[in-house]
Amino acid sequence: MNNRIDVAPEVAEALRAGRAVVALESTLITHGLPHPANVETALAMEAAVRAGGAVPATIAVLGGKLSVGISRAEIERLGALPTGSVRKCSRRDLPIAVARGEDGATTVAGTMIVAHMAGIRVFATGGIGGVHRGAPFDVSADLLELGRTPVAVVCSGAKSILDLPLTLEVLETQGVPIVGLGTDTLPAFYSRSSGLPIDGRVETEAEAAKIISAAQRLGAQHGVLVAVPVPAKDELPAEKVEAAIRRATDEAAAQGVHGKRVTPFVLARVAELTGGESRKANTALLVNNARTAGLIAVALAGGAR
Ligand code: PSU
Ligand code: MN
Repeated sequence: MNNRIDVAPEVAEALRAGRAVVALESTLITHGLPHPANVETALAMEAAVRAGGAVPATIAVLGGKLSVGISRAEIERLGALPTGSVRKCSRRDLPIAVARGEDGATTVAGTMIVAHMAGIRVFATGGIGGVHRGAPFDVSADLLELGRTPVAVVCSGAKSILDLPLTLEVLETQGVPIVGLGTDTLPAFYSRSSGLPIDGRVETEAEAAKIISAAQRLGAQHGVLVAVPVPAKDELPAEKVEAAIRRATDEAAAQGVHGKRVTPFVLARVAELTGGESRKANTALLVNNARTAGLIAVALAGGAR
C-alpha cells in the first residue's frame, strides 16, 4: 500500500487474517454531534462493533496521513476541538488535507474511499448525505461515492433535512442497491420510515451479507446501502422534527449558508430546536447501526454465499 495510509496494528492484523472489520467515520465526531456526546457516541459505536465480533476502525486524516483505526486519545482530541476547526473531508477535500499535513474529518464519501484503500468492506454511520431540499443541484458527494466505491454503508437512511425522494432517484441512477433490514421503505433517520418504498428487504444480517458478497462476486465497482431503522423505542415522530427542519433550512438559506457548511449548520440547528429528544434517537441508531455492521462483517468474513 502507499505511505500515506496508516493502519492501526489491530486492524491490519484482522484484515490480514480475513477477520471482520467495520469502518467508522469522523465527521460525525467533529461536525455532527456536540462535545462530549460526540466522543461518548464514537466510543460506544466502537464497543458495539466489538460486541458484534468485529474490529472497529475509526477513520480520519491525522497530520496529513489517512489513518485507519485512530486511537481513543485521538477520538477525544478531535472531539474536543472547536466546531469547524477541522477540515470536513469529502472526496475533493482529501488531497488538500494530505498535501498540507492537516487533520481532517472524513465524511461518508471520505471514509468509503479510505476504507476501500485499506481493504475494509463494511462501514457504519448514522445517516448519509443526500439531495438538499430546495436546492436539488446540491447533491452530496456521498451519493456519487456510493456509485463508484465498493463498500457497504450501514445507516438509518438520510435525515429528512434532505429531499428523500430525490435522494433515492440519484441512488438509483448511480446503481446503488438498497437493502432494508426488516423494512420495505427507506428509513428517515429519527423515524423508522419515510414511506418511500425500496426493493431489497432482508430479515437478517446474514442475508444482507449475501447481497454484499454477490455484488463483490459480480465485480461491482459500486457500494451497497444497508438501511436499518432506528430502534422502535427510540423513534421520534416525523411531525416533531419537521417544524425544526423547516426552520433550520430556511435560516440556512436566509444566512447564505451553502456548500459543505449546509449539513453541519442544519444538523446543529435541528438539534438545538428539538433538544435532548433528537439526541437520544441519534445516539441509539448510531450504536445500533455499529452493532448491526459488526454482525454483517462477521457474516461476510465467514464466507456468506
Ligand atoms: N448526516 C447526519 N449526520 C452527519 C452527517 C450527515 O445525520 O454527521 C455528515 C456525514 O459525514 C455525511 C456528511 O457524509 O454529513 C454529508 O455532508 P454533505 O452534505 O456536505 O456531503
Ligand atoms: Mn450537502
